[in-house]
Amino acid sequence: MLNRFSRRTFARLFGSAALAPTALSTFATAASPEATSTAPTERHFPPGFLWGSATASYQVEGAVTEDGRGPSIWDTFSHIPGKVKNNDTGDIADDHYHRYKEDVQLMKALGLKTYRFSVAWPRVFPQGIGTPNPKGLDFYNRLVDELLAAGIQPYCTLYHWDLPQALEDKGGWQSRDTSEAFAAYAGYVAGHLSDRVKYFMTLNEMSSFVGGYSSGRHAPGLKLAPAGVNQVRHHAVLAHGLGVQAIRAHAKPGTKVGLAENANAAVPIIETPEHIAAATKAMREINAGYLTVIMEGRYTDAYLAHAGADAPKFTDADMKAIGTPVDFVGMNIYTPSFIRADDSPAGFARVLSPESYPHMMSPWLHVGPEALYWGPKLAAQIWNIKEIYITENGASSTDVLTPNGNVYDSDRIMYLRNYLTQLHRGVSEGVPVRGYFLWSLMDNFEWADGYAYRFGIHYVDFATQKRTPKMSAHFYREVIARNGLA
Ligand code: PNW
Repeated sequence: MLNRFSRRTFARLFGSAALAPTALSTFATAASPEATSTAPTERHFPPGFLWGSATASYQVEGAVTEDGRGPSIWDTFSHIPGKVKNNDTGDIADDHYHRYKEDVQLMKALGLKTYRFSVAWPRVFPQGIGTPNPKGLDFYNRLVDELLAAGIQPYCTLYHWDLPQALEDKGGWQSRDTSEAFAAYAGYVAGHLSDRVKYFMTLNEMSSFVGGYSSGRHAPGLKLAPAGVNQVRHHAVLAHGLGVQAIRAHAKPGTKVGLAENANAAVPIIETPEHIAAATKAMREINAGYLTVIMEGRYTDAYLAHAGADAPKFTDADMKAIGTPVDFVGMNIYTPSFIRADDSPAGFARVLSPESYPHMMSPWLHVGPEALYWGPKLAAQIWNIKEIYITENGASSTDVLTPNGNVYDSDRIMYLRNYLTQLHRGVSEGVPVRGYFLWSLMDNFEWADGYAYRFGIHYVDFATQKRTPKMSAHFYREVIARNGLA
């Protein structure tokens, strides 16, 4: 027997005539004489599961001097020779600023239910604070309207690393003023977009942009001592908390606020009770500076003990702001952090991967689909989270556009299928993941790796700006149409 849900899906895919008893029995007989079950074999996601894709302003927009946009730290950084592979910059990127209508059509053709974009702070406040630039906000008004007209729900990230250079000149994330400035900007944008945008994320991947002040691999390219880095990290989580409050103060009722963090996904090395318990402990501690402090409103004892004299300086009011409850949690999950039980006081240890561990084109992108099961499952359990989104997941690959106009990115498809299988495992057990945003809609400026590494499911020829769906786009379209995996 087909259940109600699968009947509906079946009818959508094959037309309701196919549901007539004769059609079904003919189908079963033709497929296999022994087969008596006519239930589709697909693994479905719950009805209404939000299938999406994601991009970020500096990685796709281009038009960096247009309509009054101020410079960001990534404009400055990418123009310093040697900072980005091949000295690539985001000056043009995908020219999405001019081609957003075409790009929304790509989304529509995929059947996307939702799209996650980010607002470029220096478009809206060219100096970071002060007088807003109406033309900057206008672009996002047009984009949101275009998405809604295509039946695609917009999810808006307020900070995806393009800090106004004017603020960096005054200390950037080393200064508490930047946290306050972020809140003012976030409240302003939410006040203007929340009549149409229902979901806002404050900051994208704090741990990644804080790296711009420690490893120097990202903008602004600083290498501070530990005390300085810890203070930058504190200002990032504080900006998040103050941002949540400012968005709530300015947005329309019913607006939901969260974040998009690349939480380390603890994965038990073997699925036995002792290793699962160790992974649960690890999930809190290895995310102590970000997700844990946001969800709990305090730094863990182990975090402060480890920082010692270099611990961040903070007030009780800071901690209260940081712990402001969120409506949902976005998790960017690409790689696993394997954990085993051990006898140390912490009760867990990381299992380091050998050189031979499989990775995608980006060397850091270790393939571990289990991360998409254990990451959200442990987070939901530890912090009692009711609404989770996978705000990013995807893969870089050695994409080649063949003369017949195809990109056979079978490795990306295998990556996606395996990760989605693990996501399905969690969702079917009741892990509250409500949606999934594939990174990325199209190839784009991959930060310090420039255009050398491609993450898109659409191939972009950066000389002509032509977009071509890769095989992975066809795969994803099918997943969305079936709301499940074959
Ligand atoms: C994320 N790591 O960055 C960002 O949010 C995107 O802007 C980016 O394009 C995408 O993932 C792909 O890199 C990450 O080293 C950068 O583990 C580095 C790591 C993870 C995510």
